[in-house]
Amino acid sequence: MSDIRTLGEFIVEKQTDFPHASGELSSLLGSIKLAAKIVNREINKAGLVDITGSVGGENIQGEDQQKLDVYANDKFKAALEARDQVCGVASEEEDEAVAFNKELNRNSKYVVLMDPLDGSSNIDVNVSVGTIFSIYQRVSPVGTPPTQEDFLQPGNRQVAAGYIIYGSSTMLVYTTGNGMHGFTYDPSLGVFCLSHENMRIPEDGRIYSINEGNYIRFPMGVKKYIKHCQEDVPEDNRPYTSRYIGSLVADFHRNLLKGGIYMYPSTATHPNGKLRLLYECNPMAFLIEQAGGIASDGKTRIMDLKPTELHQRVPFFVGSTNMVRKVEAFLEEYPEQQ
Ligand code: AHM
Ligand code: MG
Repeated sequence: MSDIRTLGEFIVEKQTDFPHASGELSSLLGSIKLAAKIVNREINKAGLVDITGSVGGENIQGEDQQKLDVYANDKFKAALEARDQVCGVASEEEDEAVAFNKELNRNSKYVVLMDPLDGSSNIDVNVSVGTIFSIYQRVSPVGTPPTQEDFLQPGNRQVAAGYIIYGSSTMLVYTTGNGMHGFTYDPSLGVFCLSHENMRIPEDGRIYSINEGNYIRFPMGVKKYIKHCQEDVPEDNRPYTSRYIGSLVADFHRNLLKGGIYMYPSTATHPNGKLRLLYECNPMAFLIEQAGGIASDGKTRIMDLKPTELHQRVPFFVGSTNMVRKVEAFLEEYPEQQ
């Protein structure tokens, strides 16, 4: 019992480890923790909604049923606004960045970018989904509404990032730039308990994760890399194993623990891939680097890309260092688009 460290305790304990320590970031992470618990509760009863709700789309309390990604967006936004540490958020669910108008919010120095419910197509089939978040200090003056520049900062300026995985258990994983730490939710106590301190990804892995259905549309370098993964070379642990859930957070989490690579490359029909730089790739890139891995667009470090648009997409290769380097080498050797 005395060994249990809760997320709240851990954040306070580590507060002095990062240069921005003032208690505000701790409080901000506390809002994320709270929203995560609320969303977790809702996700866990996803299958029950149709049973307990009435036919007209209302639940048993007479409230409109909302899609879970809209629900998650509302809960995270509300939690972030309530504690006054954030002046605005950008979200996959919002066309434009949202400025919080209360004076206390305007006087705060952080912006949050998030994908409130990533992989939401997996909810209907009871497969893991996640929330991804990224936190920056604003560049516009405190006391004014946040500007576009606050949200379009490169990933290397993140002060914190993390994800929540709603899986066979629910976990919150985060970094403030001093390692990556994971906390497992104990629903009986209602707290996240430290379960994975200083997570590290193996330098080499043998899991590759990609939507192979798009193979024909991949760049030649990616096709060659996939074939490399499938070659029979026992002394190099090949063939590798293929695992793809279709939930970035879940695929990332598994590969982090076991060693592997997740790829969402450009395709002939989607030249920038599918994943969004600001609230999917950058936070995952910050986390993986803290765990000893790397994240790349095939050429450039993800966190060094200069964003130009809120919902900008980017090819994404993330995971064990040697695996990401290998696919980069193939992309350089075979620059053909198909
Ligand atoms: P979403 O934000 O609309 O849920 O899309 C992101 C998701 C990722 O979680 C996942 O890795 C990917 O899309 C799967 O895409 P695909 O079905 O094209 O393989
Ligand atoms: Mg998403």
